[in-house]
Amino acid sequence: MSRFKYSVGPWNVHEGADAYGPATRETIPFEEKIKKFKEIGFDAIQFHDDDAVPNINNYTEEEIKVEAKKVKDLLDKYDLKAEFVAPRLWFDPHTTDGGFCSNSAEDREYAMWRAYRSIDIANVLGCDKIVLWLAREGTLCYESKSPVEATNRLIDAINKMLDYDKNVKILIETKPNEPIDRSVCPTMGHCMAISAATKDPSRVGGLLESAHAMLAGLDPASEIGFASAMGKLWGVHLNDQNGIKYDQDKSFGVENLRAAFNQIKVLMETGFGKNGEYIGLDVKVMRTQKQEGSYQHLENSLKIAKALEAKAEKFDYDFQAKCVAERDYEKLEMYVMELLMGLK
Ligand code: XLS
Ligand code: MG
Repeated sequence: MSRFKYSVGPWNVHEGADAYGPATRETIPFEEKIKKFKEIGFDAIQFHDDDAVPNINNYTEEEIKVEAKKVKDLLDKYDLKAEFVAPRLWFDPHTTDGGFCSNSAEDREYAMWRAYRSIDIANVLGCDKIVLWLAREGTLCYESKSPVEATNRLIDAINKMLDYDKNVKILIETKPNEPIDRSVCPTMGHCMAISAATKDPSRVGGLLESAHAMLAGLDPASEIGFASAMGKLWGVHLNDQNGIKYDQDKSFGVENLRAAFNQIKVLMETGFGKNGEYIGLDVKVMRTQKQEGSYQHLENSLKIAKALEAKAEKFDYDFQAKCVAERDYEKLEMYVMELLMGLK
């Protein structure tokens, strides 16, 4: 029995299109996806605003709540919770130059409209977390935006969300680049600084995605540990990544098992989940998979996460303390390798 509860987003089962090729699989309807998520063992669903209310621009504020209620009923039907809602500020023409930090005042206003609607949807779905994956907040051309102004605009936008709803919590999902080049909030350190600069730091924290940390050349377990030390790790997106290149969203642990082990280990050591947090998996099935393999990456990631939890349970802290006392880190490292290879 896992100590953690797990969550997943509908975008994690997708059609296989990438920047250089068309779809390779059929679209699976939302209800079919969540039914399957439940069967696989997930407890909660992560949403973009328009995952919950497709074509969101076509509805009034009241109509959006009515549409969201239909999704809430579906979640109830399958005994699933909503973990968070994230405004998707990257597909709409108004977000071509970014959302909260766009150079266009009209487009910044549109971004706020999406942020407020995300909060409304979260309220209907029964969750209090808003995730900001700041896809296009940054620059493609350095001279096009002032980093000072962009940072202040982001802080202002978060302040407005905090004002709009007194219970909502804002989680910044940090990422250093892609699709933008120079991101406004690339790491957990930046996230903590932004949090501290808002009007209510107690309601602004972080969501750490493994692949995003690796894209910044950082170790995900250390990013998790840092945010936890600040009391601000309120979400994770576990996945994997082969080096510093495009965002791969690979199944958890398939590239670097030791790094994956250390992420699970630090989550266990810090009591992640005690306040109702979920371990989110943000993994994508390979483009080459056939339709019937659409969920395999999720099953594999869950299996690997749970197996690593069992390994972390076995971790011999007395032996570790002995190695530390002797300053014999070679011995400690080999112990970890033997544990992971099943030799312990
Ligand atoms: C993309 C992000 C995205 C968020 C949700 O890199 O990980 O999937 O998790 O907006
Ligand atoms: Mg993510």
